[in-house]
Amino acid sequence: MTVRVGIIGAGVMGSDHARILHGSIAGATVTAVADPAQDRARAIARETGARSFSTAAELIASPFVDAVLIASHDTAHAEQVISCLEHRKPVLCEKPLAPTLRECQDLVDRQKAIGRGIPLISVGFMRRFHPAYRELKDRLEEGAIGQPLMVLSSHRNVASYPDGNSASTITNSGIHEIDVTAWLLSSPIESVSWHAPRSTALDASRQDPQLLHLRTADGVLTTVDVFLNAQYGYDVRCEVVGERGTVELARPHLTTTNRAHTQARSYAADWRPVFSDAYRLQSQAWIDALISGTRPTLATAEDALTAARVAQALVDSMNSGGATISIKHPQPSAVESFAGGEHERTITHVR
Ligand code: ISE
Repeated sequence: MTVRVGIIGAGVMGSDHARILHGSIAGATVTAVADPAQDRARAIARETGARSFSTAAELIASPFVDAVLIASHDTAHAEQVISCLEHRKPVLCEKPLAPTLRECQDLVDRQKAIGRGIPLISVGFMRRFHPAYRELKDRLEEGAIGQPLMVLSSHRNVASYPDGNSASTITNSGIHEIDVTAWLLSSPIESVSWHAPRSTALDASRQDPQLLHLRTADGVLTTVDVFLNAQYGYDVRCEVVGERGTVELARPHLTTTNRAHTQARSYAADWRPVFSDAYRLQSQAWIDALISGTRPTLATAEDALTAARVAQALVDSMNSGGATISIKHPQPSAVESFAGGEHERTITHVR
């Protein structure tokens, strides 16, 4: 059985997903790529043996596409996910599911309205599949460091992406930390505050860096610095400090060079090499679930809505001088109303 995947967006992430699905994922074939920049779409379509489209609508409607992976601009996600729901096609949408809370809520509601069964929407919070984060979570669950007390995290990019502002630092980059922190600690984020040191002169469009404080229901306090123009390399850190020790992500350097009386380790320029295993394992899990007709183990639309609620609270804190903002999550029964649905096949056109 082969799942024919159409990819929306032929930029950095869309091309990366296309190559991973084409070269490393059992049971998947890339049959279509869409991007308004036709040259980009054609280039990656040629590389993967797919056809190219200039619009997402054509790709989603194509009879040669069983499932859709969305890697377009964040602001285009909601409309494209709605179209996938209307065509009853499973969709893996890059994070964030949508940049606003209102859109995420709307997508969750629309998916629910389709009925019970296996949800169509999965969301690309790929860190949940990163072997190092998984091992860190296992250590915490084994009790290796006793009760966790605080988490110290960093999220540093070489340079910010274009068209952003201070809020999109949270909704596009900080959102990973929001999702992974609650997932690691198995505890929802209940209050947040946002803080700003002096800003780098390298980016006039946003406050950079930003310091996020996230307090989970278990009382653990997480601080994350998100610094998009850190210049020196792509650097993600996470150390959980517990009552009896700490556990942290090891730095993902592949080599150490010793020369001229100096030891040097290199940084990746962006997240793709650092999280390559995570992207591959996430895509394989998605395709395996589509083929077996089981519920995908990826982050759900409800997880993305929860993250969006926290992101919105951080933006509210930013707009109110760093005030502590409490977050009200709906009762679990409402969040999990999809659970318990009968296992129903989601793919109708599997070759
Ligand atoms: C980017 O969109 C990603 O998803 C990366 O994982 C993240 O580190 C980066 O900050 C985002 O811009």
